[in-house]
Amino acid sequence: HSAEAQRTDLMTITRFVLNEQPKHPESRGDFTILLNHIVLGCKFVCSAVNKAGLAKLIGLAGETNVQGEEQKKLDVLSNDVFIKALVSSGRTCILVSEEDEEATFVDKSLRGRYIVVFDPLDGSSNIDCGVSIGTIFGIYTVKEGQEPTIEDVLQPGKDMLAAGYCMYGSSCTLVLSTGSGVNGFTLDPSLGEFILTHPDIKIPKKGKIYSVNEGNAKNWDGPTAKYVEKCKFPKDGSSPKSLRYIGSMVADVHRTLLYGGIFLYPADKKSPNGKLRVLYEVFPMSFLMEQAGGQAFTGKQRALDLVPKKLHERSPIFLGSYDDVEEIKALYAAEGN
Ligand code: P6P
Repeated sequence: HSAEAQRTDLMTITRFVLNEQPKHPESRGDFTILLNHIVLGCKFVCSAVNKAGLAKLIGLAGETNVQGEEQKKLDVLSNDVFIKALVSSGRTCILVSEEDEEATFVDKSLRGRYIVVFDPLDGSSNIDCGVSIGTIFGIYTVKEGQEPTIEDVLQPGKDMLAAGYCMYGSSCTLVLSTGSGVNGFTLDPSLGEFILTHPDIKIPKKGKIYSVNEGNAKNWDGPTAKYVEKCKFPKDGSSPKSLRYIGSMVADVHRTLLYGGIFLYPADKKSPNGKLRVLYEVFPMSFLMEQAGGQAFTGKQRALDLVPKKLHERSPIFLGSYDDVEEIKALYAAEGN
C-alpha cells in the first residue's frame, strides 16, 4: 500500500470481523452485531474510566452527584452498561458477569444464540491510583432452538467461539480472537472507532519476565516455589528473569502477550483454587494465549480443558510463552509422579 492508501484504508474492528465472515458461511451477521454491542460497552467504560479521576475530583464518583443521586461505583456502572448493551443486541440468551451472583437469562423476545461471560471491570480496585484496568469477555454459542439452561454455560473453555479483553490505560486497546489468531485494536477517540493496530499478535516462544505476587510465596506449593526459584537463580548460568507484577490481570496479561514471559496466579494454602475465576478470567486469557502461540496450564491440566461446575469457580493459572509454561508443567509432572 502507498502511505496515502494506508491512511485512508481504515481497518475498523467491525470491518475486520465482517471480513472474517467468509470463514463462517452460516453466519448471518449475528456475531458482528453482538461484537458491535460489546464494542459499544467498551467505548462507554473507556470514557467513564477516563473521567473517573475527574469525577472524583469534582465530587461525583462514589458520592452524590449534582442531581443528588448516589453515583454508582464504576464496576457496577460498567456492569449495568454491558448487561443492557448485550440484552438489547437481541443476539444473547445467557449472560454471566463477575458482578452478578446469578446468570441473566434474556427474555424470549430478545433472545439470540450467544452466551457471554464477562468481567466488566477487572482490577477496579486499581482505578484510584491510575493503574490500567479492563473488561474481559468470552463468547459461547448454544444449539438453536433449545431452551437455554445454566448447563449451557458450564462448557470447557476450548468450546468458546471468541474471547477478548479491552484495556483502559494510556490508550484504550481491545484484543480479540475469533478462533483464527489474535488481533489488537486501538480506540481512536476522534473517530470513536477501534482501528487495527496489532495485526496477528504472536507471543514470543520464550520470555525474560515472570509475573506473580511474591507476597504469597510463603503459601506456595512445591512446583510453583521451585519454578520461581529457577526464575531468580537459574542453574544453567542464564540470566535471571525480571519480575513485573501490576496486580491488574488485563495489564499483566497484555504485557505478557506482547513481550513474552509467564503470568502466574498459583494455588496456595489459603486459596487452594487460586484467586482468578474460570469462566471470565482464566478461559478468555487462556484462549487468547493459545491463539497467539502460547499456552495455559492449571497445575493439573490444559486450562481450556477444564469443565467448570459453578459459575464463579476459581482455578490456579500459569499462562504465557510456550517454553516458559512447559517448564512449570514439567515441575508439576515431576511432583505428580
Ligand atoms: P493479588 C484484581 O483484583 C485481580 O482480580 C486481577 O485483576 C489481578 O490479577 C489479581 O486480582 C491480583 O490479585 O492477590 O495479587 O492482589
